[in-house]
Amino acid sequence: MQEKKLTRQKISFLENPATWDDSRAVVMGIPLDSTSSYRAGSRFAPEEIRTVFEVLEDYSLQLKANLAESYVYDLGDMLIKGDGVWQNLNRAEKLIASIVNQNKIPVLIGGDHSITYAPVSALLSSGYEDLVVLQFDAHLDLRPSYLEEKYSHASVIYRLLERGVKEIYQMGIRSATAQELDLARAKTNYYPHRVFAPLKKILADIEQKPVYITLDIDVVDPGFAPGTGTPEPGGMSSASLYRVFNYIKNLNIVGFDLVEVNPAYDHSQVTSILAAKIIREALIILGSKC
Ligand SMILES: [Mn+2]
Repeated sequence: MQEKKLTRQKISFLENPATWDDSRAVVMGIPLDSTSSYRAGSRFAPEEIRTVFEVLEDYSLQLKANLAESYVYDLGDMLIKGDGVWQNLNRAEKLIASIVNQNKIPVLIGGDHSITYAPVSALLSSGYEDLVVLQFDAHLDLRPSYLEEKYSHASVIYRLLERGVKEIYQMGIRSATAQELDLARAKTNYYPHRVFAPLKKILADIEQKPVYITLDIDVVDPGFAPGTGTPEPGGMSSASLYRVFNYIKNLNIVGFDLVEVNPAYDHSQVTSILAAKIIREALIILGSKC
């Protein structure tokens, strides 16, 4: 398979992996963290999240379903080359397009938040012009560029607007510049500090549309998730984040990512274990055949 040449299989955390042909959800790591502006290290997240997976049960009490009964394939981690952020994003986009074009749902593990451009662009090019982006994040990520990098983690939502995403919901936001706020007011739906109230309100509006979910782990308070690139105090608890899946499980989710987990700054693997639990919930939801 073409994809194999561009990815590196590390450890697989799936007890009963589906074959590529049978799979409904395909998980892939994108260990790209070269735009991390404060502290780098999220490139180690895909491997660490796979490693800590063994602490979890396959069964989700919340979803009342078993990961082993989902159709999930682990593609391994994309090879990151030294030729630049854009070049790596471009290769990621092609890989993800090949997943999407075979009617499979990409589940991506970052890397920093810059990686989200690749799947969203791939989905837009693959017939999902009306894609809705649902972002859970402490930051708006709406800077035109950051530290002279257009494809920075701090600019990813700006790039998505530029790429043509028309409907973006930004939840849990608690940090922004004045310019970012102006842009959010004009171009996105943003909800400072809140998650559940806006989520309940918008579910009916977006249930008929394809939805991409991008989850920056820094939406969670650093007390619960210290291992992240740009920690921002005052966030939600890990229990609250876990409950989000009960609200989104019936949406038409066509792609999902979890970004900004940074094992280098984690303690007792708490952030990675939370991340693994989030990935498990996503894979259970997205890997079940409809
Ligand atoms: Mn972010």
